[in-house]
Amino acid sequence: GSEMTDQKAVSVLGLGDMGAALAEALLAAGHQVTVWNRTAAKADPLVAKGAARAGTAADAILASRLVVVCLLDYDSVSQVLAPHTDVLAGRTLVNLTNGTPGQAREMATWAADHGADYLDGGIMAVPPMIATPAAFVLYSGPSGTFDAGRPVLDAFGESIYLGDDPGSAALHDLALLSGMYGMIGGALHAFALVNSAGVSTREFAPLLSRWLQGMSGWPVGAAAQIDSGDYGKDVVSNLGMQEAAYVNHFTAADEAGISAELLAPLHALMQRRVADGHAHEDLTGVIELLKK
Ligand code: FVH
Repeated sequence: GSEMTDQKAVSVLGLGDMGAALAEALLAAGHQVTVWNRTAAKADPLVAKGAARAGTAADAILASRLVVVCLLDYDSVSQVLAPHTDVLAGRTLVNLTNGTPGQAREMATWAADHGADYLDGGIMAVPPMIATPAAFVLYSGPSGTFDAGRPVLDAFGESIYLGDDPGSAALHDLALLSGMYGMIGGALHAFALVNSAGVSTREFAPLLSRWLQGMSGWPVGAAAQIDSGDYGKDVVSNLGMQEAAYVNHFTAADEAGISAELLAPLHALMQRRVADGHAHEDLTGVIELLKK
């Protein structure tokens, strides 16, 4: 395909649930969007909305200076890009695929070796949230590359720049997802517990949401203790009390005939902190046991 040097030209490699949402947001923002996906049929709805179909990944890379990549994992990114190193020079790759800080730094070096600018990103949204005020996307890499891409990338949601270390977006992405998975793990245990008593998930869910929203400020309060290293500062729920109450989850799970395995790892760490003499401090001190 002929190259669109227009600033409005953007290519998207990967049209899974997320890549398709990204391409759709770019189309809605008025960009000239070229799309490619391994399974070509996934491009059909986007082509119907005005996207150009690229027959190969190389054609998609050639079509626009800005190339957004959103595939399953870094292995798939390597499989897609490696055969096309000859067309990467002068392109900006924006890799929004989930990965580790190490993978992001390695990919940045690889891109530079082939003459491409590279931004790494972490999407903090599920596909229906893309292009809504709730979505934000983390970016890291050279500030000039981010500044140049930002007018286009803002179509996905708020763009948050985390500095020139290409690994920084992945670091923050994984950290935020850790918090989310902690919440999901706890919520699944909660649903299993109430279901065991005949309470429907639908009936219970609003109460759980309300409680989690009430606790959503917890990280900010915990940060003061963690950054000071003083886990005894402003304690309102001491660890000894929390450990004694936490045991009730296991007894109740036994009574209900459900597994408490999602809750067990934190308990083991709480017990170790209590045994080490920190019962009067806060639960935040458990972080000391995570530092290898
Ligand atoms: N969906 C979500 O909720 C999350 C939100 C936050 C960001 N993640 C990350 O986004 C990446 C893509 O996720 P996705 O939701 O689009 O995932 P799928 O719908 O499963 O689509 C996967 C795409 O990857 C293609 N693909 C996989 N392996 C290969 C390969 N070896 N070569 C070429 N393409 C490959 C797949 O192609 P196809 O199966 O349709 O042919 C899809 O385009 C991901 O990193 C999330 O962690 C999403």
